Amino acid sequence: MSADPVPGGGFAAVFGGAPDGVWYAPGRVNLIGEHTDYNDGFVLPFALAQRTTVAGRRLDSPQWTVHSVLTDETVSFGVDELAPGAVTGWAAYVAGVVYALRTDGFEVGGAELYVDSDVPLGAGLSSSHAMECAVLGALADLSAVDVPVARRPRLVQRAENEYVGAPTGILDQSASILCQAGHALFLDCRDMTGEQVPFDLAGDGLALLVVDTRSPHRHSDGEYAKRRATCEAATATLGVPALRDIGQDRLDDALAALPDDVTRRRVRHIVTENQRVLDTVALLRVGEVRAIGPLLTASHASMRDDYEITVAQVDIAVETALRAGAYGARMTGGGFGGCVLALVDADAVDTVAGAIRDAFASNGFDQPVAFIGVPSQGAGRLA
Ligand code: GAF
Repeated sequence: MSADPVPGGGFAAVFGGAPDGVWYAPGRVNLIGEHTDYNDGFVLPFALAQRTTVAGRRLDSPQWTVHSVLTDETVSFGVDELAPGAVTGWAAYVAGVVYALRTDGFEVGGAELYVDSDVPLGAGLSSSHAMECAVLGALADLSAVDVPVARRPRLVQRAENEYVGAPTGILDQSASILCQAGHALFLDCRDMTGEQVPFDLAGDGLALLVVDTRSPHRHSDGEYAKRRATCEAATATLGVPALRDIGQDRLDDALAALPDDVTRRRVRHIVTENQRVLDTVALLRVGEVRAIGPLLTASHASMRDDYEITVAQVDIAVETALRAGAYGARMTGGGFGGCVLALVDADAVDTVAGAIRDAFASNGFDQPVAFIGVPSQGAGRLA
């Protein structure tokens, strides 16, 4: 959790003097559309109020010094360390952003950066993307380099894919940069066109409960890469540009052409999940928020049974939320642990959260941490 009551307030103690500015980028919750992004499909995230802040000061030499409040560490790197793999650990995400900007022709200069965050770590809420997106905003402004907003998600993706070496898609950084308060972002990950879909829960007497199940992300990196590889192989077998090009109407034919049961189930998840995103958006456009509940729950079942990315804690949290009266519930994010979201009446938040706590206690799981997810504003400058 953030140490500074004033964002960037600890800058002086580390670097001396005042920062030139303070930037932020939020974590995200994906309402629906999981693992569809790298299949050119549809996603529907919203930005959280929890965010990473970066207080920054420009340096005249090409040197970057970054202090993380969360780890209480300061890391420095120069131009020679901008080769992928040279900086490791949390600072790799910062070096990766500098690398992506400079190799794309955005000549950002050196900086001192003071990074703080209240995005829960390791909970599948995109804490690393929040840091990357905030750092990108800071570096661009500090160097007065115009980095168009529309290009920023791909730059952050390059930082992740090429520098950090994580084979992630475009969902998280797009959410952190492009989301607007009171809305979910309906994003077509093929052409990056987006629609801000009104998602005013409080106005409807609803709340989106987010439950960090605090379950370990065991094998998550290797399993994520395996899911991607299976999708790519299926794409080649089916002779389509991407699994997004298989609509529900062609699903049976596609499944019949695939070689094994695991591949069929992976493809069925992607195809049905894309349709669930479209159905969810159609309901939200006409203000039928409660009606999206069954789509959320169906998404969870598909992730559990077909994509096989859930763990006991998230399955039990979802089942318990539904039994306690949630309209719908599902795991959100890459999987193998992390957070569950539950759409509930605002006055049922405590009941549902309490039921999940009880279920975790009786199963001998670590206690979960629950909070209300408020659709908030994407990345920007604070000061
Ligand atoms: C992770 C990845 F970073 C995203 O790109 C996306 O694939 C997500 O898992 C699953 O929807 O958050």
